[in-house]
Amino acid sequence: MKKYFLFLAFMAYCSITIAQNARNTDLTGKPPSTKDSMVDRETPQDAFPMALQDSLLKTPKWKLVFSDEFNDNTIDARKWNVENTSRKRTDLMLLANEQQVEEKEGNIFIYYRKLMTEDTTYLAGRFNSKGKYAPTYGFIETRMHIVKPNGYQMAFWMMPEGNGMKAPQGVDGTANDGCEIDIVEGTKADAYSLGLHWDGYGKPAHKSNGALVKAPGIHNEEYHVFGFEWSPTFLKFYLDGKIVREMTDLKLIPHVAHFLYFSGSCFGENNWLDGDVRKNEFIQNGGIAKSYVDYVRVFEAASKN
Ligand SMILES: [Ca+2]
Ligand SMILES: [Ca+2]
Repeated sequence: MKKYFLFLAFMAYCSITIAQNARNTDLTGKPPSTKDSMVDRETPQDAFPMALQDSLLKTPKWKLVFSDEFNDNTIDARKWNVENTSRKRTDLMLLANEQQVEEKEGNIFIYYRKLMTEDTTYLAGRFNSKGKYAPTYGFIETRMHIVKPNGYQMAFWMMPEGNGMKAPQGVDGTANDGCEIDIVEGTKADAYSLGLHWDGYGKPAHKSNGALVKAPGIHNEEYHVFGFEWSPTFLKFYLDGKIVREMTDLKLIPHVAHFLYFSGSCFGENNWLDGDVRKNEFIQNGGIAKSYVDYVRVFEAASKN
């Protein structure tokens, strides 16, 4: 009889263990995304920053801590805020709303269009991770298609969660307390802008350091990979795995949390971006322009340099 009970107990233990194992995988064989994990289960397990694929530093230095592959046709509200905002520019009104951001076909799309009932109102999608995810240091990488600038543009950037870009709190002569980090701002047909802005946006405190990266034909291919390596002692910007800008001035290194920002914008008359959306025939005739993001991934240094 005792043996029989032991056998029953053993069988009960086995069935619990099997059930637990079953919960650790599902029909796709992939591990579940736990409630706390910010890593997308669609991200390949061997994902690694493109720039460091062949580097001796590859392992064990970097660990994937956040990703979104944008593959499930649903915008992940745990990670992203889709903006409902309006901006008054000198010569037009720019609106962002939920209709201008859509996840489908393995990407998240940002749409640009004219509000056809209004002559001076344009729409462009924007979304960000403010209050949801904001790394300090790491390797941030995105693969995306940026719209060819023609009075509109696409940007991938970061902003401080705290007061680093507010005056007077953030005005300390450095970017250490937070700054606008522009990883890519699509501004020209064969080039794009990157760089930092710090100490707020007001004169005379505002400062910036950036570059116009020559990238002939950047809009001819569908996707490009933009990377940003952020360490306590340097910043490196990458295009398709190759370094395009490095900053080592310690005044320029932020040391606080920054959230991720994907944004579309429209501009009228301006002196920094190709075109004027008011003269863009495609948009004026009801066309919808698009940028789209295949993935974004953030890796953390196993030892923070
Ligand atoms: Ca500052
Ligand atoms: Ca994707």
